[in-house]
Amino acid sequence: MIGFELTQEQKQFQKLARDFVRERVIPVAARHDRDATYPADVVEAAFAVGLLNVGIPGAVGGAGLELLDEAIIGEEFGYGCMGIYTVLMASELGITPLLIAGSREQHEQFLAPLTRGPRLAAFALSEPNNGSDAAGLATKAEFDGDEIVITGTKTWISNGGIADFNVVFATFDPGLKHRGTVAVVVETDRPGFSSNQLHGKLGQRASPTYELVFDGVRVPASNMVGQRGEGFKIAMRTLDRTRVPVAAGSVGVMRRALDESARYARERQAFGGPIARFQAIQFKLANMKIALETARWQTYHAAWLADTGQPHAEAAAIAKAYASDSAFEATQEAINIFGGYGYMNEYPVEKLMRDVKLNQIYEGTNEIQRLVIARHVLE
Ligand code: COS
Repeated sequence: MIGFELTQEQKQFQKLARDFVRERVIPVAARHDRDATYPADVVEAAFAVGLLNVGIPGAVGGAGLELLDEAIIGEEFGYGCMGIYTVLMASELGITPLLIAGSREQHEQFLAPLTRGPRLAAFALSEPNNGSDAAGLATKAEFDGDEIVITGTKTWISNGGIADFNVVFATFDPGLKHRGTVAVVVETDRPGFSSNQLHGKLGQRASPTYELVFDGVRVPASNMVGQRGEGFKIAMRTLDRTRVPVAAGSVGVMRRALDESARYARERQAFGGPIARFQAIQFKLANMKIALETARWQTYHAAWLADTGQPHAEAAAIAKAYASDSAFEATQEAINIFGGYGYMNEYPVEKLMRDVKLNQIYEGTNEIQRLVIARHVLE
């Protein structure tokens, strides 16, 4: 027998997140998108109700939620605004390397403070000349006595400039490729660290994205997460988890596209009645619903595999690629249902499309997801 019922606790988190999104996210989403402003008030409110950094273990004062719980919450954030989703969930991405490979002392030092205020973590892997080839890092980590010196540039880092710390992936020997990499916690108040916010994004404009410059930043060697040489694998294992919430956010976008489209189709009159009468419209709604349900179950399945300690890399890649591709498709169909109005930012659907485009790209492009899936198929 397989259970498909959420637990009482999961239903409570779903309701908490849904109410939060209705009251705090949806009313401000269009403004933050238009002005490309950081939603500090939303982050504070999310912290106040217990929806920020939910993956931090109970042992250091966190809620210790599992990946399925995060997926349930992520769907609600995605429903409200993918940009605000990214502000909140990129912090879960930033803490995940520490959950995977951090010591108890590191949890106390770096994670515990995040439970005491509306503070963020960030994950710094991508570089100006290195996106998909995550083993080919140029950022250097030099071991100098009991310190590590970080030198290089990271880019496309969500929250990178405003987080308490970035988990930075760097190489101590490029000749060793992935075996020469390390993961290092670099606090943003260290001398030699600077950041520049990147402007001109198509969507997710509430989420601040940074270029980070590390100019000989010194950190204690105790800031290294896991062992020397393990950086790449820690990054991969992190993304195997966090692609699940990205899928969930995409499901949320699809649900929003469907709700908005169904409402509009019932209201909009053409040829003497509501356009919902026409099969051309009904089929679009049905296709959105098919993709939404399919993507959600695949997302839950990937989360369940991770939460029960089973291999989940392939399931997470399937969920991420399918959910984000279908969400992008669904938002285009939503615009088609709205017609000319769908093209205008007075209505919510064009923002859905601009925002969810990024879900096909970040945390591993959907081409990379297909590569991961194909490798499993061929194994
Ligand atoms: N979990 C654990 N270990 C993994 C792993 C995973 N998911 N994937 C690979 N590894 C291990 C391999 O087993 C191999 O280990 P050994 O050397 O001990 O045999 C090692 O890591 C190297 O693996 P591989 O040869 O597959 O690495 P590639 O350089 O071919 O890279 C891809 C694999 C392309 C899949 C990887 O670079 C990737 O995911 N890139 C996308 C990065 C990304 O998502 N960026 C977004 C940044 S966040 S916005």
